[in-house]
Amino acid sequence: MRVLLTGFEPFGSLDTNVSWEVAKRVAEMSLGAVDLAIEQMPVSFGRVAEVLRDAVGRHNPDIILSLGQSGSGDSVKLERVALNMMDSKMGDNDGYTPDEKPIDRAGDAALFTSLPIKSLRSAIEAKDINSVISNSAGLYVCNRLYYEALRLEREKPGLRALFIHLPYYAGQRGVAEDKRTMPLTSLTDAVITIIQTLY
Ligand code: PCA
Repeated sequence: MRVLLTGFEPFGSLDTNVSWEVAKRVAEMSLGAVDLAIEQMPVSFGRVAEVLRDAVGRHNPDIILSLGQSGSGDSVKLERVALNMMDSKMGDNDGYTPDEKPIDRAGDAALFTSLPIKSLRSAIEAKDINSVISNSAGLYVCNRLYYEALRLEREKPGLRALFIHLPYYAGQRGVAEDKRTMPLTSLTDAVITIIQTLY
């Protein structure tokens, strides 16, 4: 099984992104017969789709597992759906601030993953790692990436995609003290568990 694991570059006021820290750690683990590639994605509405497509072209994965950082909550969020909309006041790393812009005027309003997210969640919970199923990945760049990954799922038979939002990790530089966090080891373990459950 070939897995393309993606994480994002830092954005906003932080100089690290939990998603990339976790991707790097998963890549250091031995995952048996799983052929794993990791790629960093830009926090750019305009560039992220092309960067993902290029990575899929090079690695030809069976699974795209995409990770992103979510500042709210203290659980691993398995995202069910990507919406055909972009909206951000803060702007992306290119300074683009879309105001309720469709990703694709002719595209589906929403795309759903075909992966079994309920059983994946149970597998994570069995390891005592907090996890929820989320019905919105937001309208920022993570959702833009997920929409593209799910379009690829429809274009390429055999390819399936899942997006996972991770909370800040304990000790992450620059994160306010009142923010909830999880240990980096638990977040890494959650992603490994998902890969092993899919295999
Ligand atoms: N989180 C952002 C984009 C990059 C990331 O790690 C999001 O939730 O859209």
